[in-house]
Amino acid sequence: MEFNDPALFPIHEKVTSGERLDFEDGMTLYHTNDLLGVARMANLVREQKFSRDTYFVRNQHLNYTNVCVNRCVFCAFSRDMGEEKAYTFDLSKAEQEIRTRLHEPIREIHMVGGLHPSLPFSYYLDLVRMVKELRPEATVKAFTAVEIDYFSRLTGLSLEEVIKELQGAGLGMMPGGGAEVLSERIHRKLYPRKIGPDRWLQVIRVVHGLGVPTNATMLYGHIETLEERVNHLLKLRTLQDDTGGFTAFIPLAFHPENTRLSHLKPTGGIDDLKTVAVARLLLDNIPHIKAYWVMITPSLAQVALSFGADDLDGTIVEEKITHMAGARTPTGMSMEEISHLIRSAGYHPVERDAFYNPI
Ligand code: V47
Ligand code: SF4
Repeated sequence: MEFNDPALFPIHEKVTSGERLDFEDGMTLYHTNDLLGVARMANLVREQKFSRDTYFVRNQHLNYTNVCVNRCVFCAFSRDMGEEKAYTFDLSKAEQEIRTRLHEPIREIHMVGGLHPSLPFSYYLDLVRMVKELRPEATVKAFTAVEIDYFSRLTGLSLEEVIKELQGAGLGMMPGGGAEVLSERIHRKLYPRKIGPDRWLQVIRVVHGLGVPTNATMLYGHIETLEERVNHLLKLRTLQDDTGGFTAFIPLAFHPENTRLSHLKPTGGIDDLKTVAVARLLLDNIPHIKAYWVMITPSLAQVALSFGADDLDGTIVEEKITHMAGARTPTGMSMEEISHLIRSAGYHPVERDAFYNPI
């Protein structure tokens, strides 16, 4: 393989011989200007694993409340209780949202919300039961390590007990949010009231131990350093060596509008593509890398398929968290639009369920 930057040769050696990349390799990949060299290596790994298959799921997002006691600095979605635009769905409103799309063969319901100060744990169990009853064929992918920790403090139950109750109600897997950047510095500065890096990893370890798969994310493009990004990815990789419970990794491009960091510039295409490729190359033990079109636009997500991504998330229909932070992307896409996006990039669309079984 030809490279403009000779620093990539030893990394290519490792990639082709299946040797694990280390911290320094991650930094080299981020620092190089040979973007296409990085892409070729990431694509090599992607094609070894999935050939030209590209996954997507018919899914629905349900954000049952934006009331949150954490009020992270980067969040445009959350509100205080009673504040203008604060909302909380009662069970019948949540049911109505699910019922409006019952005619579509949706396979995954992605359900997350703020940490509400007064909703009881029974509310969340009822939510999961309601969705599972209306949509037995769909996987309820709900809550993050942040909520699991909160439910445990709310109820006095152990993490294990909380997770088992949720499993009993029908929880099938968990999304990857709440990891932000696994760094104490970023925790203190941007999300001091939310659980920090060590607790996030500890909760996920318990979740995986009980057989609930999860995803993992990284919120990048704010005040974090490249060292902090690479360390974040390596922390995920180390946990995955132990548990094998991560299904997909999703880089989340920070959207500054309407946040307390609105003076920052949004991420650009180069950083977005590089982050997908670096994730593919460093995370040798997490099967899927998702290009989340909501955050990086459908056009760039299409290009990301040649930078190591093998999944485009799904149809979604009503996304709130990124759109409240200024995203101009559509809030949903039809199955035909996603398939077209994949085909016209030269890839083969594969509709999947939440566990990546082809439909
Ligand atoms: O944890 C908050 C992030 C996450 C902003 O697992 C922001 O399949 C950008 O985790 N700009 C929630 N991001 C979303 C999430 C997710 C999304 C899609 C798929 C999956 C999956 C998971 O959104 C939060 C936080 O890191 N976030 N504010 C913002 N202004
Ligand atoms: Fe709450 Fe999540 Fe927003 Fe933080 S990112 S304020 S935890 S809703």
